Amino acid sequence: MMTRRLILKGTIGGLAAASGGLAGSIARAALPAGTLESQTLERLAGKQPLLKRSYRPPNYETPVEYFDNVITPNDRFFVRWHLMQIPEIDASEWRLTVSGDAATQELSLSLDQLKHEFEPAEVVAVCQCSGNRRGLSDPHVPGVEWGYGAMGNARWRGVRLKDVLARAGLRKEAVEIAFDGADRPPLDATPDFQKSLPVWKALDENTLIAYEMNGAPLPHWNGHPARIVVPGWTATYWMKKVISIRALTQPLSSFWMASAYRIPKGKFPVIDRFTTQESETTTPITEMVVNSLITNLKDGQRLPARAPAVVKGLAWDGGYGIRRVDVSVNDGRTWEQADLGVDLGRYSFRPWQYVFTPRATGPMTVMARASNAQGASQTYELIFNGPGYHNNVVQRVTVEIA
Ligand SMILES: Nc1nc2c(c(=O)[nH]1)N[C@H]1C(S)=C(S)[C@@H](COP(=O)(O)O)O[C@H]1N2
Ligand SMILES: [Mo]
Repeated sequence: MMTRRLILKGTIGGLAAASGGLAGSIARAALPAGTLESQTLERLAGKQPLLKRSYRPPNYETPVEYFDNVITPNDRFFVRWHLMQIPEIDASEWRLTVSGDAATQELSLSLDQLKHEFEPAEVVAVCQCSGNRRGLSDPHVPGVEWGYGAMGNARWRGVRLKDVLARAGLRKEAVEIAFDGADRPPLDATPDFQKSLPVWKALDENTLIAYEMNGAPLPHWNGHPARIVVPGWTATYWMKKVISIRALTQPLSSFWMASAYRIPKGKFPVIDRFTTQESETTTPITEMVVNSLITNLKDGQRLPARAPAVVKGLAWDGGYGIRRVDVSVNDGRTWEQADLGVDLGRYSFRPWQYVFTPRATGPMTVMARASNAQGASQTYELIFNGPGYHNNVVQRVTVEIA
């Protein structure tokens, strides 16, 4: 349970003394005027200071400064919850129930059983909220006003969901696999957070029930003791503190499937479809769109003229693999290919960098644009949608050459 005792509060100014450079650089990294109301840094128990978007339920994003590493450390990983009651779970008491009308038998698994009775599996994968960058939407849309940091990349270790479903016995009539976590709404005001996946995605060998993140047990805020990991797909399906998995012969009818996390059909260049949940006009969000982030430059930052400068960042997509990243240092007039860094697999962040020597002094607008193995790329104009999903507008950072 989250109590005030678990939180150390501080504004950017207040924290400057405590954490020096970071707080100062966040103040400079302010997002475009009016997009976000607060830039408050707050420390949840076990976490470094993160940008608070809301306290009840806890929604905290990762400052851009922390993305200097291709793996996002657990104590810097963003936190997103829909419901306010988030129990601290004792791993030895946790049980995962596997049931449903499309399962031939019901299972109740302990964490020890999960760890010792199934083959372990690992994947490095980006966990990104569907609404990452919603706060940059113009016109504004309601929802958590995220900046750039509602995402992270981790090495997830656990067991394959398909192995656990096989143990329960999946009937051929199964159409969806449904998930529920231990978190609950306070009264009954908000519907319980329940999600489902199409059977084919649940059976993908990369879809895991993970109990480790970057070699450590999952932090409480990120789903201790176990969560679903759905590489390539937005984080809404990555059920945290999962306690129930059901194999269903009918599509799950839940508020969070029917009324949230849906996008207009045909508006985004996505390939994966979730047909059992489609309506005439909308479809559930599925895989992430191609995207990139410049991680080492901020608006207004000064760079010396006639000295080599570097633009660094990350690129990712829905699991097809980043093929190239192009960088422009003249507001999009010409583009040069960046060097791609370490490849931790097609679901991971891909680091990149571009080195150049600025000649003329004055403002310089830097942009980065990633493309994937499908030839898909980022957009220049926002594909506007009411919930503010899939924002992969090419970023523009204006530095000052002096
Ligand atoms: N049990 C539970 N799991 C959940 C959610 C939730 O509210 N409850 N939110 C989902 C959404 S929308 C996101 S973006 C991710 C956030 O994962 P993180 O908090 O580990 O960053 O968790 C997902 N899993
Ligand atoms: Mo999300």
